[in-house]
Amino acid sequence: MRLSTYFLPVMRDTPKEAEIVSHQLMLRAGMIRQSSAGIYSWLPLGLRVLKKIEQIVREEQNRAGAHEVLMPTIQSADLWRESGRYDDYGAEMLRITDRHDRDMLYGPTNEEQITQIFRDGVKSYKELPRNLYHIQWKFRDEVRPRFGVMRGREFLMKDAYSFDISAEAGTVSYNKMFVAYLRTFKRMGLTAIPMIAETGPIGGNLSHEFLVLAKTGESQVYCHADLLAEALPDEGDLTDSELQGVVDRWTERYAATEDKYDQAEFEAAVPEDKRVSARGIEVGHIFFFGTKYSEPLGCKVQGPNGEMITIQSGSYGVGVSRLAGGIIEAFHDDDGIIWPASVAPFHVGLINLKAGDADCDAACEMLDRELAAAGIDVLYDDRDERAGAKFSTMDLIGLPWQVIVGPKGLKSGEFEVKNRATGERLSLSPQATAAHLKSALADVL
Ligand code: 5CA
Repeated sequence: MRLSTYFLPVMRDTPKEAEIVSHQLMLRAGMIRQSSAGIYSWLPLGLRVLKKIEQIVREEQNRAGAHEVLMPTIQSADLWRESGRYDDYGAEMLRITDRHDRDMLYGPTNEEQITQIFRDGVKSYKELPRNLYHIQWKFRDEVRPRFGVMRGREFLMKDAYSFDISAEAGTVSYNKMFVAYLRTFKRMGLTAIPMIAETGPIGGNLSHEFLVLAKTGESQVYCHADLLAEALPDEGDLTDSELQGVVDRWTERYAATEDKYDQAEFEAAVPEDKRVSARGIEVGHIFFFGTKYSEPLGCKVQGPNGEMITIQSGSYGVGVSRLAGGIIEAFHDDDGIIWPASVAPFHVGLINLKAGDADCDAACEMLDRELAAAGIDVLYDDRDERAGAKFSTMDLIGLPWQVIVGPKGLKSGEFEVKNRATGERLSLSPQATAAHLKSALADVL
């Protein structure tokens, strides 16, 4: 992508309305613009990140055996009256009336809708278990939308819903999502710690929030330090008992958000030198609520002896748009964002220090073509701009690698390759540059 034709409205100064670093950097790097309180437009650079996050979430959901669907944003109030949540949900729900005076709402979540779809489509226990998910915009009229996309009113969520014949089978589905979440956040470079949590308006009695530790997190959390270094299970399918083993390993040590925290319990469970008390960002939340929705909505299947059995369900959310901010909170420095390669909007920023110079242009274009052929996304700064402005823009938008091409280096046949995270710089021939980047990025191509 040539920067001269791209839409990247970067800002030099820190916008006053933004309180935390991710919000400031998302505005400054031209990723998002506010439309109204808690509602944002995603500009080209931001949208690329959002799509990368979404794709990692999708791949891990698919790997865990869930099937993707897409439900609408606007739902009928009648369905929510059936479950009893229409009145319970309160002021956070955006209620709408259509031209025929029918009550509608902008979905804050989709338990009712998916239960209806499932109820009408599945008749026998033989068709269980199933897990359906979608990645869709939600609306919650938060009292205090803040921190940019971290607490928006409109936000992108992955929500999955499991359907099982028994509570025991439901636990297996819950465990599958639990492990899928560990893998999902790990692929984004994050250490997300599962913590026992309140279930709030979703309901149920088994629930974990996944929190990334960050100074600006909204939640106060308490956990055992060893959880920060806990290893993930190997790739590949796990048996039901292996799954339970992983969940046990992650849940046997103390980890709780402020809602569930108990000081005496914490101190009894964790030796003093292992007590972590920190702020955290909730990037995912999973719930097992049994028959909370299937019962009122009559979601039943025929069992092996012809009897009707009420389905056992759970729901599993990931804050896809929140993650864009959460990842920046975890990875930035004074100069800007430092994207993990798996979610970076482009892998490489190619800086032409003398755009218009035939040799520099030719060298850049050749590298751009070669990297593109290897599946590497390059943002090529071919603008006629000062070197300083080019460097600071590249540092601000945080692409993992920069390649700097100028007349001086070219004379000795060398490009400068900079690692954004470490600041390390190498002088390499054009061939060695391409080889270096291909090997450094091999994991994410
Ligand atoms: N139906 C369930 C799970 S599918 C549910 O709605 N859970 S939730 O309320 O916990 O939301 C799931 C995830 O969405 C949260 O973990 C959080 O990462 C994200 N989220 C929730 N509210 C917001 C918000 N206002 N702005 C951005 N992300 C949010």
